[in-house]
Amino acid sequence: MSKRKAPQESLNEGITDFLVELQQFTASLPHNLLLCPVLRKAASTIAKYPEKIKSGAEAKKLDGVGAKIAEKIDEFLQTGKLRKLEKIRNDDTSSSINFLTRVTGIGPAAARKFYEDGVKTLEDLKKIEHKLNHHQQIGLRYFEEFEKRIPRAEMERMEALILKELKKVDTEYIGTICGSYRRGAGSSGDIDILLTHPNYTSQTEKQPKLLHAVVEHLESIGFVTDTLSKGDTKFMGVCQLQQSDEDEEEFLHRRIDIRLIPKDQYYCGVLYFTGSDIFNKNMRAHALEKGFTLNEYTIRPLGVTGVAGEPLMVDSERDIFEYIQYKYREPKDRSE
Ligand code: DCT
Ligand code: MG
Repeated sequence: MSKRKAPQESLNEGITDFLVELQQFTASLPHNLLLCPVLRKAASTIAKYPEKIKSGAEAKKLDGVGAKIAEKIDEFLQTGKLRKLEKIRNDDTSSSINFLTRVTGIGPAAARKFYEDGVKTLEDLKKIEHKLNHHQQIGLRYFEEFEKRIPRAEMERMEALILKELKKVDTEYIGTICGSYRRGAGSSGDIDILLTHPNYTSQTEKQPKLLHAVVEHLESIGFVTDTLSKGDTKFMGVCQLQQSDEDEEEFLHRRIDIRLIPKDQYYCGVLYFTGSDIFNKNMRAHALEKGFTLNEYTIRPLGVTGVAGEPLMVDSERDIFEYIQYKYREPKDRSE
C-alpha cells in the first residue's frame, strides 16, 4: 500500500482535504482512538456527495457528519481556512511527526517516539540509522524515490516483465497487478501484485514456496533489489527496472508488494486490492444490505441471526457482483 495518495477529484476537495489532514494529525496523537475514524468517515461521505456543499448545515444532513465537523466546514467555507489546522501546521511537533511518517516503516507512534528523542528530520534519521529497523533503513535510503509516483508507461513495462518472468518459474501461476494501476490511473504510488496457483487453495496446506520461488527469481534477474518483509503469503520490498539502450535515464526504485492467495479466494482478493478503498467500503455496505459479508478473502451469506455462513464459490470478480446484485463495474469505474 502506498503511503501518499494522489489527490482525489471531488466537488468538495477543499473540505475533504482538511478533514484528511486533521485525521492524519490525530493519528499521531497518543489518544486518537475516537476522533480518527469519525474524521475518516466524514471525509469519505463528503467525497461521495455529488453536489458542492454550501454550508455546514447541509453537510450535517449526511451520514457521519456531526455538529463539530459542520462547524469546521462553515469556518472553512467562510474564511477559506481552519484556525486549528493553521496552528497544527505551524506546530513543530505535529509537522515533524507528520514528516517522519512519510518514511516507510515509520508509523505515527514510532514517529512520535523519534520526535521525543529529538529526531525530526531526514538528517537526524541518518545520524541514528543504526537504531532503525531494516524496513525503516530501506525507507530512509530510498526516501526521495518512494515519494515519486510511477508513470503508467513504467507500470506497463513492469507488468509485462513480471507476468513474463512468472511463467518462467511455473506456467500455471496467475498474476494480476492491482491497485490504482488496474483502475487505469495515469500514475501509481506502488505496485500491488496478487499471485495464485491452481495447486494452492484454502483447503490445501500453506505453500510459502510458491511465493518465495517468485521472489527469488525476481531477485536473480535484478528486478527485486531489497526486502522489507517476507512472510508465507506476503512479500514487501523494492524493485527497479533495468535501464536498456533505448532508455535515456535510469529507473527509480519502487515499492512492490506481492501477495500469494489461495485460488478460491483469489477474486475476492483481486477485487479488494483493486480498490479504490472508497469503492470497497461502498460495495461492502451494499453487500451487507443484501445479506452478505464481503472481505478481502471471501463472500459469505449472513443468516437471520447475523452469523456468517460458509464462503460462496467465486471464480471471477463478476461472480461477487452477481451474488449481491450490484451492477458490474469495470476496474476503471471503481473510484468510488
Ligand atoms: N485498500 C483498501 N483500504 C485501505 C487501503 C487499501 O481497501 N485502507 C485497497 C484498495 C486499494 C488497494 O488496497 C491498494 O492500496 P494502495 O496502494 O494504498 O492504493 P492505490 O489505489 O493503489 O493507490 P496508489 O496509486 O497511491 O498506490
Ligand atoms: Mg497502490
